[in-house]
Amino acid sequence: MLTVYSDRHRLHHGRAELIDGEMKPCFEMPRRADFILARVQQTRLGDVIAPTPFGLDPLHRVHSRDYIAFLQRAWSEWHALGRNHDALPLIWPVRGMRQDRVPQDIDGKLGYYAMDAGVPITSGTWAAVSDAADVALTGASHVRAGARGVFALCRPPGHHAASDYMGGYCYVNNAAVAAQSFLDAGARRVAILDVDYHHGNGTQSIFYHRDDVFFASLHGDPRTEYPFFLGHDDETGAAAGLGFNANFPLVPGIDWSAYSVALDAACARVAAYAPDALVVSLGVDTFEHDPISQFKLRSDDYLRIGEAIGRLGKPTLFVMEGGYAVDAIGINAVNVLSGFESVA
Ligand code: OKP
Ligand code: ZN
Repeated sequence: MLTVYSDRHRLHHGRAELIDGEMKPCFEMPRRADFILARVQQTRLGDVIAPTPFGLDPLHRVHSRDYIAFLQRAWSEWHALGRNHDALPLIWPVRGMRQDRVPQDIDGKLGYYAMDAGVPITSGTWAAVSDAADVALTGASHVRAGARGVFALCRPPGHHAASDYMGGYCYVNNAAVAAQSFLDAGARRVAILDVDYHHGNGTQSIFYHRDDVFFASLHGDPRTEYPFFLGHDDETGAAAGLGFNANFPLVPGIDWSAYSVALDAACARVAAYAPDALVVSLGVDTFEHDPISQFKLRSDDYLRIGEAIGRLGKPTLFVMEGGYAVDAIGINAVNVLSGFESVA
């Protein structure tokens, strides 16, 4: 399987995140992608290529222009004030406050364009984020050219980012950008299967009113798990998109026996949609030793996830999302890809 990867992910390295009331080193760190790449090479999964630049147009297809402009300029606006630590939001327009006036001050803008504080912006964040989108777009172009499966080794992840906000380590929604690129190249229907531990709220919201992208997500139940405010099973789409969104919220502590039942149900929904292409938001933070998650999947279970996806028989783009047990992240992610290839 072809892997697309850019070294420039390392330009994004947040210093700290607020967790349990303390500033701690970011779980979303460069070593994550380094370990996945090392495993790709160690297992001889296939060639590794650099992305080609696609520019801003594909980003503007799923994100607002003002949001993308904000991402590009945020660090320089922050740094111009003499601030050298990571830019972080600290105020949000909640119920009853104005959403129709974008503040001029960078502190106001950061809150306006963020859902939480888990999105440090550094001097290199935009370079890494735009390269991650190019990684996904390059992967999609190879799927269009006939590859059965391609691995877009994106970092930072993207599935919490919506059309005009960042959140949960995510800035640009790489999976959504890739899915839209399939449609723009002539696909009629694209399915996105999100197996990250956290609900892909950004992806869901981008496509919620549309019937040309079907979104299915397995994740920790938002009643007790981040992102808390989206991801329930009664979110089935709206307007033209009604019936084209499927959430499978799962209780903490489940292992393969319960997870596989939901995975089979989600895959059946994907098959029924009969997509021309499949995008997999590949998070491996469902792992038993993940430091921020509550499922109990084991490394071998990821082979089974890949086999289930492979049995769908669709041209498939895997887009890397979460996974924070860094020592095992390469084994787990590449197991999914190997499982997929084993049912070719
Ligand atoms: C990004 B992705 C845990 C706090 C969680 C944000 C998690 C973002 C996950 N106590 N903070 O979906 O892997
Ligand atoms: Zn996650």
